[in-house]
Amino acid sequence: MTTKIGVLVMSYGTPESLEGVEAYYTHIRRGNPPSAEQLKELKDRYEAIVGGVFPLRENTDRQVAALQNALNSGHNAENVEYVCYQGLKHARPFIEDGVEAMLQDGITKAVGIVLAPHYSVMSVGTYIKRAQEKAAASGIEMTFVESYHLHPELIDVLSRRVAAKLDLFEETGAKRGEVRVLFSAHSLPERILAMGDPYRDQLLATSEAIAKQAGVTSWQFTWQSAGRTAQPWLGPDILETLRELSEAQVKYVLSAPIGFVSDHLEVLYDLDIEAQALASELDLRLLRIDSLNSDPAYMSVLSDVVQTAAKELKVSQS
Ligand code: FEC
Repeated sequence: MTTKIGVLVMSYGTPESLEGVEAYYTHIRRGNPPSAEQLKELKDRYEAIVGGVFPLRENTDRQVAALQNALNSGHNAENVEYVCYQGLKHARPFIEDGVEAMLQDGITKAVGIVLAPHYSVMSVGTYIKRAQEKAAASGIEMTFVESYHLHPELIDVLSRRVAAKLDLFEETGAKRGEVRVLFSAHSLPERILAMGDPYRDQLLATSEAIAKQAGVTSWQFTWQSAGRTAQPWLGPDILETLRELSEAQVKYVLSAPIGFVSDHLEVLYDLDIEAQALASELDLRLLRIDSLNSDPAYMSVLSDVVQTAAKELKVSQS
């Protein structure tokens, strides 16, 4: 007998069109509509990235499909069929819609995972809370993957991406040791530190593990994409860090946004347009590692941690 296990694959979400940006931004701001100026600024950023499309939507769709394949392939398929459902934080299908779809399909046991490797109570924690509440109300038993920031295959694939770009620097005249590797992730309000949140330490642990495996000696961690609110956000921001590096006579920088797994606004605009423009102004050569998107190695990481979490569900495999 085959048992079906639902997998709620959660991601940030992105608008479906420029007309949808206002509703999306309002959702991010917990129901407070943005000012006309804030809305224009966000729309301008979306318009500036590849062809005005919303790459996160396609990337998430592909990741969800690829994960379902990975979970059900080869020896993984023994008496268990995994069915993946998408649940987005700020766009349709919302997290609650994903759980509802599982309920409609008669799923009674499920695993939840977020397409972000590092845990913060303000990021992954809020996805899990929403999914858990809806699952409890729907009578679905759910277990969650909280983080996978040190999974050996994740460290391996990211180290290979760092090494590939360091090779590219070398081919074009820079010595490996002259390149500063800048690991980065989405900033969060500083108050998470006083709450004992593991986010920063997990990001530093991932950075350190990649640097070790890729043989990188010159690296540091910096934040990016801080929200536009009055409260203090974790810093320094990548733009400030680039200025400091320029003053310190560094000429070559490799950006490694390890907190993100897809090409989307925060990578394609904040790094590839905004940080790149500053780098040119400062006469720095800035490259970025390729995003994981649906790389089979990343799918293998997700598949492994989902299957491990599924063991907690005590599924009968007779
Ligand atoms: O491509 C896209 O359409 C979506 C790109 C996108 C990703 C993303 C990931 C994270 N965020 C995190 C935290 C916050 C906090 C606030 C916040 C605000 C925004 C805004 C946009 C946006 N975020 Fe985001 N985030 C993405 C996009 N984010 C747009 C609103 C305009 C702005 O501030 O730039 C502040 C909310 C508030 O006002 O209270 C906090 C974290 C992540 C990484 C983990 C994850 O993926 O969940 C943390 C992708």
